[in-house]
Order: sequence, then structure tokens, then C-alpha cells
Amino acid sequence: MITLYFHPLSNPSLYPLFVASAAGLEVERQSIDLSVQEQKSDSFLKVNPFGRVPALVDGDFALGESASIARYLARTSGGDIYSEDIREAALIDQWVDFVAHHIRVNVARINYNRFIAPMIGVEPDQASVDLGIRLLGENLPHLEVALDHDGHLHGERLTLADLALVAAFEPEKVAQIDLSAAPVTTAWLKKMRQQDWYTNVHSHYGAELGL
Ligand SMILES: N[C@@H](CCC(=O)N[C@@H](CS)C(=O)NCC(=O)O)C(=O)O
Repeated sequence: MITLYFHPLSNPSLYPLFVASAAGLEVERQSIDLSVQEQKSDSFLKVNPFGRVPALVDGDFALGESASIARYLARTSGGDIYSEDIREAALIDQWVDFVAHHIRVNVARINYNRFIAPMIGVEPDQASVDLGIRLLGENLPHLEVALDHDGHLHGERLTLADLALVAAFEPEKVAQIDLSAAPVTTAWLKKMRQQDWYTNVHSHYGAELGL
């Protein structure tokens, strides 16, 4: 049985959880308490020396980094959320990387300062929020075009790219992210959050903590 170490408010953690769910892979979920630095404990560092969630253990094999874990799960399942074709896999990777570097990081800037920082008693950094809003705004049009085409970031089926994007936007509401300039993406997210692979993980972001 594969074990996935996660934190319910960690959107990188939610990406492989969505992948496992969409791929029909049964995984054991093991929550790590970031509030007490459990991710830096000796036992967890043996699983992931980076001291971060998510992490995966499959028998004697351990892995960190959400994108690597997601690909491992997709390849293990053998389903069609990834591809064995080198070029098609590269096109899916391209979107996964775009989401990580241009969407998730900016959602994280806004989320950290508006939602996490007040929760943990850290002074919010408004300049970081402003940067996140500006860079997200610059990149949303790419999503609008891609999702308007056929409802998926790549091709005509659900892939890692879509699952990465849904995970990236998970803190959308708690971080009060304004997506009014992206109606296609907004409608798409609503549809994705009604799919079984999503509701089998949770009903909404933070549900595990009663948010
Ligand atoms: N690049 C990593 C980022 C993982 C990450 O930053 N995880 C955060 C939670 S969202 C974490 O574990 N933070 C605790 C720490 O850095 O001590 C990935 O995609 O897996």
C-alpha cells in the first residue's frame, strides 16, 4: 500500500491526492502536523529529507516533491492521466510546469499573506500579495484560452495538468482571490470540484479542518 504524507491546507499535497483518486489508486493518507514542525522530525526527514509535504512511501521507496510524486502515481496506475508517448508526456509536463511556476506560486503568495500569516501570527507582506495578484493576472489569459478550447489544459481528457491546476487554485476562496477576469477558468474549477476524483478527496479546501 502506498502512503501519502500530506497536510490538508497544503495545495502541493492535494495535487498527488487528486492524482491518486483520479487514477483509482488506493493510498493511505497520513496527515503531518506542520504547526508542530512534524515535517522536520527525524522520522519524517527519513521519508523526505527536504522536510516538506507531500511525500510518498511505497514499500522501500520514498519520494518528495509533488510533481514527481504525481508522475510516479500516474505511471504506477498505468491509466491515461499521463502518457507513455514522449511528446505527449512533454506537453502535459509543460502545463504542469506552467501551473507550478506561474499559477501556484502566485496563489501561494496571496494565500500565505492573507490566510496563513494571520493564522500563525506572522505580519502579512502586502508587497508579496500585490506581486502575486499582478503575476496571476498576467497568466490567467493563458488558462482562459486553453480551457475554452476543449475543457482540458491538454488534449480532450483529464490529465496531470488539470489536476495540478485544480490543486493550485484550492485556496482560492480563503485567500479571496478575484477570478472575475477569468470566467472560463472559474466555471471550469466549479465543474472539476464536482467530479468524483475531487469529492473522494474532500468536499472543499479545508474541510478536513472544519473550515
Ligand atoms: N516544491 C514542493 C513544495 C512543498 C512545500 O512547500 N510544502 C509546504 C506546505 S505547502 C511545507 O511542507 N512547508 C513546511 C516547511 O517548509 O517547513 C512540492 O511541490 O512538493
